[in-house]
Amino acid sequence: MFDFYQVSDLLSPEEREVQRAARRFLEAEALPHIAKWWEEAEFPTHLIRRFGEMGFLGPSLPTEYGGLGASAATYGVVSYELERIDSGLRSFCSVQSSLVMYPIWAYGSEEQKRFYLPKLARGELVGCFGLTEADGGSDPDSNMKTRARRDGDDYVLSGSKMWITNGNLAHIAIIWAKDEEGEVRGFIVPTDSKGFRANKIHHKASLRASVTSELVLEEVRVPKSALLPGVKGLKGPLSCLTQARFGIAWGALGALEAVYTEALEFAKSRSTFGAPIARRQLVQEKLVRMAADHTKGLLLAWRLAQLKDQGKLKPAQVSLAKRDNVRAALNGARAAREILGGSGITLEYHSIRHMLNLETVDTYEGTHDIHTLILGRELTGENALGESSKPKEAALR
Ligand code: TGC
Ligand code: FAD
Repeated sequence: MFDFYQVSDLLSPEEREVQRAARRFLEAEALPHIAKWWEEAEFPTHLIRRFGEMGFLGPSLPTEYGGLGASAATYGVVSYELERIDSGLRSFCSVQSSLVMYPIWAYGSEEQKRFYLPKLARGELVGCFGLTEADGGSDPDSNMKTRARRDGDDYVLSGSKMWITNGNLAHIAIIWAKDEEGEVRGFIVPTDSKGFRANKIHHKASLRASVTSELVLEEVRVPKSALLPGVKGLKGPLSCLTQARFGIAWGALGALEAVYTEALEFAKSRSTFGAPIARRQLVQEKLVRMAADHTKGLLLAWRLAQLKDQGKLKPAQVSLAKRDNVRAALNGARAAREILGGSGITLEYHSIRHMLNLETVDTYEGTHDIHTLILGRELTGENALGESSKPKEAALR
């Protein structure tokens, strides 16, 4: 890994080995084909079981449920390596690990855990996470129209979800819906249930090597055993987002490494006015900014992993790292594209693909501006999100 401050020395030998193995595997199996998959808007489904074999799916979960019992940094370096190839690959694994396996592990019954987690870890089952609805994903509470009505021993779910990663690949969907008391509850919904439909979203100009869908639930009947019994309220889905945002904070740096190294190599080999463009101050300034942002972001991500393993992680700390690392990667990808000149607009190089992907990454899992407002609320105790959002105690006054 590009590692200006030797952060690798802070990783354990096991974490370094996982990263090396992930890089070898992805360079052999994904890198040579990724531009074609992206151009053809194809997700490489043949890799799902391989991801399972490599331990990319739910690595932090205990071994008894199919995980590796691995550290937070292990999940971090796996996310880094996946996103160094493409944000769509990291997205697949983020959703499976943090948004499907995590809620089942944290809030599921013992029976749900034993039934689903090992199959999800092996990639035999694929899951998706339905929180966002069409009217405004930043405010999932006020905008949640999906309802769960109790009917005897069943629940009946009605509503729709928008922008759902893996929607058309999934065997199960974690659906967040409001019950008759207005509480947000989570359900494990088999996607072959009567009344469940996934409509693939086409014509995306970003995250093309990833499946994104609308989910429609028309009176979908599930037994009460499909309810995640361990959580009520918005903190259920938001706590899953904390896990996924942690992975994104690492993953974005993988994309930043990819565009930085591509731009550096190009700058050394491209000559204008009698010398390589790498000798020009304007080009060097862009490369230095990328390297500095990567270095600071990696220190942030590493410290976050420590806090996570120690059980001290605060959601606002994850917001800061997701916000800043993703925006740094997006800015770096734009700068790399610029250094590549005209070549930078083709898929023969990776920078524009990363740049377009990172527009999504900057938006999903809480937009850049929403994380600014989460942090603003944490720092000042004043809530600038809006009237329906609660005030928060100031953390750092
Ligand atoms: P708020 O009052 O702040 O919180 C409600 C309850 O939740 C708790 N909480 C959290 N718990 C754990 N982790 C977090 N990150 C948490 N944030 C809040 C909070 O303590 C409270 O608990 P309690 O016990 O007091 O009830 O609620 P709010 O309505 O004011 O929320 C505001 C805000 C902005 C924080 C929240 O709505 C938000 O995060 N919005 C952004 C939504 C978002 O990120 N959506 C992502 C959808 S999934 C996705 O994009 C997947 S892409 C995956 C891929 O392809 O990689
Ligand atoms: P909106 O919430 O409507 O926001 C529009 C704009 O208004 C943004 O710029 C936002 O920052 C700004 N804004 C909103 N509120 C405020 C405010 N209070 N103050 C200032 N500015 C504000 N969701 C899932 O549940 N599961 C998934 O698997 C999933 N995968 C996704 C995959 C892709 C490719 C994409 C694009 C999205 C995915 N999402 C998923 C949804 C994603 O989380 C939402 O797009 C995101 O949360 C933003 O919601 P929105 O698009 O409705 O924008």
